[in-house]
Amino acid sequence: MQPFTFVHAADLHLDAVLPGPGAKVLPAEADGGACVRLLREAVFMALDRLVDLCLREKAAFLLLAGDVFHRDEGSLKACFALREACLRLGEEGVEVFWARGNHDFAAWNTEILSPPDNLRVFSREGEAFPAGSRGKALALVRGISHSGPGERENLARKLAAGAGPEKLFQIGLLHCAVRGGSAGHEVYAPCEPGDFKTGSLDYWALGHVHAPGVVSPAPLAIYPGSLQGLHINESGPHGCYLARVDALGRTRAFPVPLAPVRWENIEFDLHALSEEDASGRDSLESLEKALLEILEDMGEKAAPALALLCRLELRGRSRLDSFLRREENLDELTLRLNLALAGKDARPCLIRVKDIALRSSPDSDLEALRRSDNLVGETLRKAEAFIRALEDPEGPEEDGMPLRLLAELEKLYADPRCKDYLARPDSAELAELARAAVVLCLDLFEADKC
Ligand SMILES: [Mn+2]
Repeated sequence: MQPFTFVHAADLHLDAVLPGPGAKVLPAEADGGACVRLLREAVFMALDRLVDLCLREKAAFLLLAGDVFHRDEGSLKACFALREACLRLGEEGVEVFWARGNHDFAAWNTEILSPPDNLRVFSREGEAFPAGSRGKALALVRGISHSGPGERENLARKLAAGAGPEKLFQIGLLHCAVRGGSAGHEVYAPCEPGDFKTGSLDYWALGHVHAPGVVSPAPLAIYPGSLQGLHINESGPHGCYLARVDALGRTRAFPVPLAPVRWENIEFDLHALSEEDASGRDSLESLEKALLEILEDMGEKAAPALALLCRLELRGRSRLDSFLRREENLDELTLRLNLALAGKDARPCLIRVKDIALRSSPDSDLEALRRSDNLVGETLRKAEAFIRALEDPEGPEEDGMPLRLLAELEKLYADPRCKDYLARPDSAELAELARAAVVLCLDLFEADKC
């Protein structure tokens, strides 16, 4: 077998707009609109970088495992961008294989825009195309496309069933939700990890799950993740997988970061500020300074990203808590950080704060409050029992109050007058709400004392 290299990408979501910081915390004049421009162009820049990688690594072919477009057929801009990318690859004889997913199930309208010769789009029935280099077949790509926006069939099993033994290296290309490996994603084209072992495929090129990762080690089944993370919850490096097949058909595959915009969640403990400060007190100046240092440090390591967008999660007990809880103060702090960061944009990577999530609590002596035999102590104990019951339903039985409260809430969400307007929060969201309510409650009790 002749050794070869191929590139596997998925979930390009061409046309997706990345939601950045609001104008209140990053006005366009702060950086001449540089950040907004990058967010708008990121998915297209990622595609250019993908093509560059294929050419640089002399890849024999490029696999696209669905959700190439964000919307059914793709906009004119998305169609032309994909066409240009294929044409660039075609000049070097690199073929492109595209199995459609739930977002791009319609592909583009080929009657309006002619498809490039080197692009193979898989049908809804599935088929196999030889893939190679300079007329020599190196692999057989078996792919299948979704038939609509809500594919229910196990397409992996269907592909595996059609794959007999072959001399050529065999690849399965599809967009699917693997059980156990696709939490938080809609279940389209569901399949089991065991499905990959049936049939005689050597590599499963998957798409759908936006976090990159290996689903099965033998045979290799991989989600390359979204080529460009689409929002703050798609943090860390994003890109594609580069796979090298040796003369014995053994495959080594590794992730290659390509996304021009990188998202990161940064946790910061406010309590640490007062411990580090010589005066033993935390202050806004020391908070601002500490956050800027962390952000700049992360920016240094964000290559090849051109922009780093962060959510700052402030935790811990702090006397700054009640001040930061006022929305206009939090916005002002975010704005100040962004202005300071924009002032240093000569760096290779723009750094911006998308938002600040406040998970801190007031600097009151919670332990003493909890023990106190008054309304505050009672409230705190009940609220914490409720949070414990939410976070650990199997935990020790409380006095029945948490369950009664949940039953009351259930009535609210089930009420036909509310159902259409109120989304039912899950346990984690309810616990977060309850925590915020505790802090608010303590603040109000505190204010009442004065
Ligand atoms: Mn997707």
